[in-house]
Amino acid sequence: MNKLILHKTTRLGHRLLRTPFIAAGLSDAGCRATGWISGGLCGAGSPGTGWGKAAIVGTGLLKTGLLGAVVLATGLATGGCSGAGETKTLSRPNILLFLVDDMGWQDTSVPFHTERTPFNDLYRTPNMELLAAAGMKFTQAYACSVCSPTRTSLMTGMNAARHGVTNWTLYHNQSVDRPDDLLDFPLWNVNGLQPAGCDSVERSVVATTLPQLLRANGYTTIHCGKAHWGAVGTPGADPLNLGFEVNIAGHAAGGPGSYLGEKNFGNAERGSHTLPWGVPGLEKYHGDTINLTHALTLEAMAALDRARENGKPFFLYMSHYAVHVPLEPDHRFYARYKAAGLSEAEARYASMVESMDQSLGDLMDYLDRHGLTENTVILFMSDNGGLSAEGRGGEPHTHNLPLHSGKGSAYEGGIREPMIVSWPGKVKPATVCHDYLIIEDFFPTILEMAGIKKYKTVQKVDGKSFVSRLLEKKSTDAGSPSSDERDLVWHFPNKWGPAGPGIGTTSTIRHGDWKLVYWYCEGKKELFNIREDIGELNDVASLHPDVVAGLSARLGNHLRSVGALRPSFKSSGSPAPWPDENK
Ligand SMILES: [Ca+2]
Repeated sequence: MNKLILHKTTRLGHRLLRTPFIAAGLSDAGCRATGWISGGLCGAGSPGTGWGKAAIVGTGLLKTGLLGAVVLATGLATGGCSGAGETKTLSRPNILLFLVDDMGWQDTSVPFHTERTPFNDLYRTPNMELLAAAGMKFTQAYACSVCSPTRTSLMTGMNAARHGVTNWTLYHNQSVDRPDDLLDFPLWNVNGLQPAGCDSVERSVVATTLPQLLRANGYTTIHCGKAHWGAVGTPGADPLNLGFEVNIAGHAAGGPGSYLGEKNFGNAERGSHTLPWGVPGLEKYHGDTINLTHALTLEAMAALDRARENGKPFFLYMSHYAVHVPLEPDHRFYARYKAAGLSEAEARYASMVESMDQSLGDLMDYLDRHGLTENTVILFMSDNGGLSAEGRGGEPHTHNLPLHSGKGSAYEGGIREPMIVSWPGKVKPATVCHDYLIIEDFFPTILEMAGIKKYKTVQKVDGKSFVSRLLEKKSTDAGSPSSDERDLVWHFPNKWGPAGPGIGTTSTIRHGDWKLVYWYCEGKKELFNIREDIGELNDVASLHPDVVAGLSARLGNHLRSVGALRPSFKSSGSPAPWPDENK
């Protein structure tokens, strides 16, 4: 591993900047990356502009005054490895990507539907309210229907049909697809995401990752929480091999054994790590009465304390294990929901939602305390729809209404997410965007926010930057027909597990207001007009055969063009037809 750090002195206004950059060499594949390029500033602006909490909670009024100047730093960063980009003028906000696990579109007091729903009155997320008041709310933000596909798209900018990590990952060379009587499932990338240059792991996707590019361009990159990229024992299981400088509690698994410090977060003994579900790296909290979400937040802030000392902007990937199962109470909030008469499972779940929101608020307070608010972008997102097929209180498949179904489903309940972006001085406060976007769009968007314009990736990036939407300065109209000509594609040639509406072996395309769901086993095609029928209760395929044919062709062409895999029939061994082969 070779590393040569040079320094370039430049002038910004009356200030001299000493900007180091790497001349040659970064990490070897599969090694913990140590190559490093530095430059820029972080944390500009006067401290404590604040989120106007007292004024906003429960009122929706905005008094934050978050109009901060984005710091401009001049630097030069060139890299000798694949994926290292080159930038000459960097605009460098800090970036906080706050990703929640399994949080549904309605699991919040912020309304994402056109009208307020009972869920918005049930859940308490005052800090999300503050964030929405300070930034832009997206009502049609999509992810994949389960964890690993979304997280791989987020880190690579690739659509799931292209990266092939189409179901969730855990063990090396082992698929989690449930057995099926009629279908055999393809050899999808069960070993998950691996770093660029790592060609030794079969059945994996190799990519230049988002944190790798940010790090190569001068960001301190911090991973906190759930990783869930590479299978156990592969390089990609460790976030440090994917471009993160710091890893707090991330490994191969996609869930925690327990949220409770009293239970050592799922580890058998204090100070131990119990595979696969024991959360690693938080040994100092073992045995304590503390919730995992809170412990992660404390550790994230400690990492930010260290990051602030190095004078570089930070990328904090705050990736909560919450609100994924097991449903366990956060006792700071649980009693309120129990007293309100919720079932045990739902009281626990609601306490986990509020716990997550408290973490968001704690981090927002941290930014305020340290004068970082004005120069920090916050992106809030979930990785798939809210769990509704099993494990919850009440009727299954109803927890995301008016969206149909939940996690694991091709219907909106499985893929539509609560999303908010605040970017002081750039995004107009309290705006709403009803245009659709998808998880792989975060990759080019975040790089653009970081001022990284020229970069190379070993993979083809499918995502499209939504920065221009963020800069629109006004809300879009919720009721008018979509003019978006872009295709969004979901590809799930797998079998998740629980049964339910929209849960199965499917590929799906959205174009404008139309959405087509293709079922590989049955050959069935469903067509919905999402604007008129957000609940996907009226399959209008028979009324619009021309639309069905057109979307089937677009979907089939796309899947073939990216080398997507498909299931085959047990009876014949033949592959199931592509959507446009099945008339
Ligand atoms: Ca998830």
